[in-house]
Parts: sequence; structure tokens; C-alpha cells
Amino acid sequence: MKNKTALITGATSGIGRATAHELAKHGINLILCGRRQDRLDTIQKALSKQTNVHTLNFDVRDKDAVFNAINSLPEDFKQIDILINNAGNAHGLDPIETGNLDDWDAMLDINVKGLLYVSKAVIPIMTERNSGHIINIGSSAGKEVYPKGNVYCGSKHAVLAITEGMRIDLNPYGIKVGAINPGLVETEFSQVRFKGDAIADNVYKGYKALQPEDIADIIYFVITRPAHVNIADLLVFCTAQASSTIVKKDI
Ligand code: NDP
Ligand code: 8X3
Repeated sequence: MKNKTALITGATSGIGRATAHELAKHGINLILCGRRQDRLDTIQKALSKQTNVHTLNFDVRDKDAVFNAINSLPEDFKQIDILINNAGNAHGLDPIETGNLDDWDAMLDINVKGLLYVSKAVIPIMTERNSGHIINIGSSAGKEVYPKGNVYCGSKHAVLAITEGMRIDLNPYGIKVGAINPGLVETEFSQVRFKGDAIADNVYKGYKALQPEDIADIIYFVITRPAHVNIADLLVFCTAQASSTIVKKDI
């Protein structure tokens, strides 16, 4: 894996940050993306002892910013081997009839269109070399719709459809494409979903949720399979979770 370069979106927190730490351990060159530059700086400082790190600050909703950032990569980071489309969040948890339009825009613009913009900027680098690996972070919400999940679930169903479409269209180029779909992972996800409301603190109480490092570990496993093996789709729950709505809690 040394000499490989991975671009991770949403590297400032949760799954993306844990993945950056995991990949750095194995000497993979990293391009870390996010909007919070202070966090990118801190992570870069920590991981530069282990590998080469370049940071890109952009909002995935801003197409021009996405293309400018990726086109401006220094020579040493231009050959992206692995793209991890991880940036995303849920915004709100409301029934469809009272859903907030700004939340809907955010989820569709970030989780779906943002993923597409980043992919559009990176795919030519892969098709030109007839090699590459794209991992889209979907969700159990992409496989199952739950009450009040409406638009978030829709955005993640879209991620899975787009993943399949990418795998089909990029097949002639030998590019691997797959999705990893976690259930509940203890990150800043619920802080974002509930806009900092204290209700977010309860989401991971009374059971052991997946930790971001669990998903990072799986991502490393996926990218280190032999050349002829592509893990196309993975659903990962913590042991306490059986489905989106069934979680065995001690409280
Ligand atoms: P976090 O809130 O901890 O991390 C989200 C990351 O996405 C941050 O690094 C954030 O960076 C980035 N991000 C959000 N919006 C934008 C934007 N507009 N432009 C650029 N970057 C953005 O959540 P998770 O780590 O849990 O989420 C990562 C992915 O995993 C998401 O796609 C989420 O849907 C998915 N997922 C999460 C699950 C969970 O239970 N936690 C379960 C299943 C899937 P910054 O704010 O610095 O831009
Ligand atoms: C995040 C997990 O159950 O909140 O995708 O949708 S859930």
C-alpha cells in the first residue's frame, strides 16, 4: 500500500478522520478534505509523522471549489489511487409533512450531488490509468427506510444506486467501485442531525454502537484485497443493532 494515494472527503471528523489515521499507519499518502481548516491542520500535523499528507478545504456542494481544489493538487498527490466518498450527514429527523426545506437541500446537495462532483473530478485520473478504487460510504439507511428518515434515506438509497452505476460504467477501465453501509456509528453525526440539541447525546446510550475506527478498519480491509477481488457492498451493524429500528438497549 506504500506509494498509493487516497483522497478522503469528510476527513475532519468521525469515520473520515478515523480512516485517515488507519491509512496513515500503513504509509498511504493522504489527501484530506473538509471545511474546517483548523481540524485539517491538526490531523495533518499528527499524521505527517507517518505519511505524506495534503489538505484540501472545500465544501462539496460548491462545484467550482471541488474542481479547483482537485485540479490544483501538487504533482506528488495528483495520482489518486483510492477515493473515499465519505463526506455527508443527516440534517433533521422530521416527518415528511413538516420537513425543513433547508435540511432537504443540505442532504441532497452534500450526500448525493457533492459525492458526484468529487467523483467527476477524480474519475478521469483513474480512467486515464485504467486503475483505481472508489469507496462510497452509504448507510443502512440506503437499504431500509425508517420513520422520519425520508430524505436522508432517499439520499443514501441514491448513493447505492450511483455506486452500482459507477461500477457498471467504470468496469471497462478495471476500476473497483463499492459501498460500505454502516448502521449506528458513534461520531458527530447525531450532533449534526439534531443541530447540537441534547437529544443527540441519547442516540448512542445504553448499547455499544459501532466506533469510527471499526469502519476505518473495514475500509483498510477492503482496499487491501487482491487485485481481482472487489468488495461491492457491505452492511455493517453493531451487535446490538438488528435493523434501523431494532436496537437492544440496556436502559
Ligand atoms: P461526522 O459528522 O462525524 O463527519 C461528517 C464529515 O463530513 C465531516 O468531516 C464534515 O467535515 C464532512 N462534511 C459534511 N458536510 C460537508 C460539506 N458540505 N462539504 C465538505 N465536507 C462536509 O459524521 P460521520 O463520520 O458519522 O459521517 C461520515 C459518513 O458516514 C456520512 O456520509 C454519513 O452519512 C455516513 N454514515 C454515518 C453513520 C453514523 O451513524 N454515524 C452511519 C452510516 C453512514 P466539515 O464539517 O469539516 O466539512
Ligand atoms: C446513519 C445511521 O440509522 O441514523 O446513516 O440512518 S442512521
